[in-house]
Amino acid sequence: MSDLIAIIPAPRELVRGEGYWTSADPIGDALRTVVENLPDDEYRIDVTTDGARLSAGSDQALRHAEQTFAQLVGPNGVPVVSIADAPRFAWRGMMLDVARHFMPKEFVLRIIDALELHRMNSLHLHLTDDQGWRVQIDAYPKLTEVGAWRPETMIGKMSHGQTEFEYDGTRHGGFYTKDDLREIVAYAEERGINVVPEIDLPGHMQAAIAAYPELGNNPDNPIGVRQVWGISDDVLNVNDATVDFVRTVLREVLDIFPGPYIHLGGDECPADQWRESEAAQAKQAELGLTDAAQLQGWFTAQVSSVLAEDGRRLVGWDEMVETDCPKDAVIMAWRGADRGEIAAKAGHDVVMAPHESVYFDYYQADPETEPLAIGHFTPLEKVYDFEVVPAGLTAEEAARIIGTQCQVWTEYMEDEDRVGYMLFPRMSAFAEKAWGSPKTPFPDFLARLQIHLPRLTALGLNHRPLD
Ligand code: TNX
Repeated sequence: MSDLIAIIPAPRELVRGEGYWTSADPIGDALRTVVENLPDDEYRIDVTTDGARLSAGSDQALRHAEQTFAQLVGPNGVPVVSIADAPRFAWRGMMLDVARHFMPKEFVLRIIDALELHRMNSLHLHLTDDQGWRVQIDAYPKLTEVGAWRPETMIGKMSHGQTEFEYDGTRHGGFYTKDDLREIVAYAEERGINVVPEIDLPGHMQAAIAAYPELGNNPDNPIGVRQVWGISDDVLNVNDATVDFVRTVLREVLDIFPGPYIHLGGDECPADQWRESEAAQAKQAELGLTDAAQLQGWFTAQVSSVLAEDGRRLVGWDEMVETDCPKDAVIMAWRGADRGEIAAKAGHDVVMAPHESVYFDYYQADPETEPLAIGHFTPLEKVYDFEVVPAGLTAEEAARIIGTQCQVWTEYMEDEDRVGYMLFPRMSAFAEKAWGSPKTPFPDFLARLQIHLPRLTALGLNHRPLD
């Protein structure tokens, strides 16, 4: 029987002693205390042959202690250990794209269980995109009546410049009611996890434009919810009425999600339609802007004032740094680690989400033998080798790297099993980076992972098997 201690993410310090504490109910019998003199984020676990004590600097740290302790309990009892542990990063996140493929509420709850298991603390829900709008908004019911559904979806892998498509003939969609989302938020909060909603704008808005054509740049040529992947040219127009529309939507979003961070996307927004639109050109001239692309910064500033008024903080993808965005915006660096460097040097707090290391829609093994994915290659070991803080930052700049986040974009993941397959075990390796676990040789990590994977299965989650 394995005697290996398999805690994932591994704690900072663990000293093993002789023997085991054997108790019929170790979880019930362990002593727990929240101690004033410990730092807020720190916990300790002391196990002797006579018993176990969990002490922590806060309720949140005590939750972490509980997770670690549960992973210590093995078939021989609880090994004698002393553990001292605290996370390296404040933001330990995972992003789930529920727009490209809708995922049932129950599955989102299971993902929250997995985040808790990995002592992660942030769930970013990508709630809107060209292919679907997933959040109930009372003021604009068509966002979900129309925007949450697409009659069919393209089949196969989309290639660059592709114009001819085959479709599956199957209607796809769904959305979360406000009650669903409040339940998700409450469930997450009980587990120390903050939910960050994303309303992606002013690009990636085709589903909203399908529902309300007046939001688009060509309202006389109505469009449907997008049925292929890739980047849409159909972006929001920059009319004052559209700014008001978005503000109203955001006020409802703020009412559902009480957390400090609200994500307003900002990625991949082509300015072509603004160049061709008389109204956008007039707005550009009125604002004295030299290029239509600058309208994005103006638009984001107009709508994000709603966040500031309510004491919330704007989060955006790294394109936002190139628009004239507020200095206190948190930037998610996705186009590469260098984008995180640029954002940190510009004075932003940064969450590292570089696609080459932590996009879990990428292949994790030979595409010949794997289910269809978007491309690239990010095997488990590459995730395990990920260095969160980019080289080339001063200590002061490095302190602006507040954490890291892994991303699951679901263009090529039609259901929960496929998401589980792509997410795990890569998220387990990621969690060690987010937590700041001491790096051990990869085979040692794999040995721990062998014991860890059944914990995911026990939560009802699928994972890719180890090679
Ligand atoms: C880029 S990352 C996107 C997403 C896609 C993803 C696919 C980002 C902010 N935008 O819309 O789903 O690539 O890997």
